[in-house]
Amino acid sequence: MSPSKFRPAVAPDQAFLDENAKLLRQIERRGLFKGTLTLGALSMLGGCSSSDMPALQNVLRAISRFNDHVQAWIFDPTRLAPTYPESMVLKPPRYNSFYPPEDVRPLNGETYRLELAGRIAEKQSWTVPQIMALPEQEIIIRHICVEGWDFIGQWSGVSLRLFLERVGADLSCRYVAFRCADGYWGSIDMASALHPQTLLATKYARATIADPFGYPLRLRTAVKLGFKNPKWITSIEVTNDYPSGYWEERGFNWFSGL
Ligand SMILES: Nc1nc2c(c(=O)[nH]1)N[C@H]1C(S)=C(S)[C@@H](COP(=O)(O)O)O[C@H]1N2
Ligand SMILES: [Mo]
Repeated sequence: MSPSKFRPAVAPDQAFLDENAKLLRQIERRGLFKGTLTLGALSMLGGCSSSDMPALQNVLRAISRFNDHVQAWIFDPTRLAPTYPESMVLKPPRYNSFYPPEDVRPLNGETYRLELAGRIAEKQSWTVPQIMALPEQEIIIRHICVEGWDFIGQWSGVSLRLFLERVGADLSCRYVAFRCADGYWGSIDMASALHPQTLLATKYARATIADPFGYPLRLRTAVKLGFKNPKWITSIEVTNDYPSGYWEERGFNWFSGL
């Protein structure tokens, strides 16, 4: 390598931090990361390498877009996120997971069971037909992934609040935790779980949700970033013990929402 091409590892990092100081400050203020914001944490958030500056900038822009997006309604007394006309719905939705779409292992709807655990009175498991028979709510909301993209999606399913009430969950608990068929896991605070725009989604654009997007059951909430919306949910637990999550263990802020 010629000397002119050689740059010590820290140089681009510092340049990047200087160049994006405003975005970084904004993100730090909203507490999207625990501890000090590092390029390592940012790159893990966005699934890119910490030397890939354009990719990192995308991550920053996505987080910033989420901040701007929520800023508009954060002071609204009803605290409902913006919703959109059906004409804006992306079909099919955009895929993301911690592995490529070819590696998605579809679940069998006939043998599928949703298990319940923790502070829930009625812990019988649920079959797909039982879940589909629950009252349905539809939301058309924006999904924002920290990788730097977003889309408008049309999701329907039972309100998580209604479901938790139905199974006798202790709504004074702090957390609702989810386990997924692909080994992914995550959790949200009870206030977000009870938010009127938080669903256990079974449908996208009024049709049964397709395999890559979480068939038969996934979370869709308007009050969290994309990674807080587990797909292929196999168990729901209500607990006071901090449950963390797949990305939280890799440096993401647990709250990542409003
Ligand atoms: N089970 C599971 N759920 C998951 C993920 C995952 O890898 N596995 N990825 C998360 C991330 S980072 C995003 S952005 C959304 C993507 O959902 P989509 O494929 O419907 O766009 O799913 C979230 N839920
Ligand atoms: Mo994501």
